[in-house]
Amino acid sequence: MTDAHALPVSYSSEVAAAKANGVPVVALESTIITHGMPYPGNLEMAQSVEEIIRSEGAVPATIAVINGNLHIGLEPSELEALARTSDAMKLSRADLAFAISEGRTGATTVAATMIAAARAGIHVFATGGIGGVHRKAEESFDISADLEELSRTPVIVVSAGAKAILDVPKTLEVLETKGVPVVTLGQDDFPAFWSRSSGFKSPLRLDSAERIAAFQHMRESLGIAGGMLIGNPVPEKDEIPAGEMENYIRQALTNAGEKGIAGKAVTPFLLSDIYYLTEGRSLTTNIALVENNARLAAKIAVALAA
Ligand code: PSU
Ligand code: MN
Repeated sequence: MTDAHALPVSYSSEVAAAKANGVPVVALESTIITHGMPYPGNLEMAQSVEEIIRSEGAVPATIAVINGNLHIGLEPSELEALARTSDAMKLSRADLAFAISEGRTGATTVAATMIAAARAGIHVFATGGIGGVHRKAEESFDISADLEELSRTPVIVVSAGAKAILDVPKTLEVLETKGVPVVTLGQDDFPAFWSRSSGFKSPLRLDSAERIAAFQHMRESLGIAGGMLIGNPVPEKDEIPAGEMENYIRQALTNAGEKGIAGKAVTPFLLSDIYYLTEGRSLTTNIALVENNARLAAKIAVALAA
């Protein structure tokens, strides 16, 4: 065994102050910025989401690796530079440490953001959609590392559900197998990202941030480790109904198959193809739902701290 090496980690000034003063912090991922949306919409989204978290009485910590440093919270200039970067790595559990040991720049997925958040003592994290079991996973074996991470790392992940580019029932099945609670806010159906309903029932339902915090406290009292997934339906005025999305999704999946897209390139390819197919409308919905998730995540962080 070699000696343990110190982790090069930098806290933003805002996050350092929040930690010192016991102000609740909400983690944010960065893959959504570098691989999920085009510039400048990605930067506008990232800034507005941070602002929403502040307006709810919490502090945002956008997480990324910049030149081998693990950043817990980005200064405004760092956030802007990341949003303009075109060659950042997409980092999950497998390669987060690699980017740090090799001095690289990379954006964190849900899995990698959870690892960094937990290490920094942050309990709540807002994103858009999680990775999951892809359609035809029985052939491709493509199941996101996000699911395994949810089972082991104690962070509450607030999402707008799972994109219909995934196989939603298989994704819910794997989460159940791994003992990950899936809670939908305010409705019985699990949401499908751009659409409020996936057509599949959510395993659990709660109607407020306070009840979600109470549930998490009870899990801790029982000594149950691991994360929790919250499904927060996109606001009605911003949704694209599931029937309409299905056509675009099928087309994007066909295009990915013809181009032989595989591995970690699959999700970014589908997201950008759907952006073109919907003539940018998917992006407007995507931004609205991340903002909605940031607001709920901040409320949960405040309720957990109360
Ligand atoms: N789903 C989305 N938007 C995203 C992602 C997923 O709707 O930006 C990103 C997230 O960072 C997620 C990652 O953790 O893709 C999952 O990638 P993979 O399927 O390769 O694990
Ligand atoms: Mn994958």
